[in-house]
Amino acid sequence: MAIERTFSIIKPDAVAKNHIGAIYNRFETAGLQIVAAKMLHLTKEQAEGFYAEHSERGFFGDLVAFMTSGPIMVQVLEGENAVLAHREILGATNPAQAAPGTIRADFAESIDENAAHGSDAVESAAREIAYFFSAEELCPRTR
Ligand code: IDP
Repeated sequence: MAIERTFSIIKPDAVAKNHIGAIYNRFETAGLQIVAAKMLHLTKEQAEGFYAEHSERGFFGDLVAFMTSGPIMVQVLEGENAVLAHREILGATNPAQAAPGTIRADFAESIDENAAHGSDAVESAAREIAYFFSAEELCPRTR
């Protein structure tokens, strides 16, 4: 088992509905430690940059509008196989297809507003963490 870091966003819909604590509880129950966290209200430029790989997709404009519609929480999660462990508790992109008991099944309304983000690979996690956090902001456990 490898100790990994992954990147998480609690998106504007879930923050607006006061689900931050409930979602943090899912992370900790799954054995993932929150080693960095902050609240942000993304600019259009920040959201476009974060989702640049989707810039040619038809939903890109709606995605950027949604991600800038209110504050978000961004987190770095650390633990054994953290990337996959986080994706498993997150559930499928479309909450209608997300397994029962997953974050998206329980807190998301639609594929457009799907409550949370999780990195899909160790490489993308490193890029996404660096997009929002400096090395000094990461606080791995010392006890
Ligand atoms: P992921 O968030 O599960 O990794 P991605 O395919 O990377 O899924 O898509 C990024 C985000 O773009 C999704 O979380 C969702 O908010 C949005 N998205 C993806 N596909 C669609 C779609 O077909 N319609 C509307 N929004 C979409």
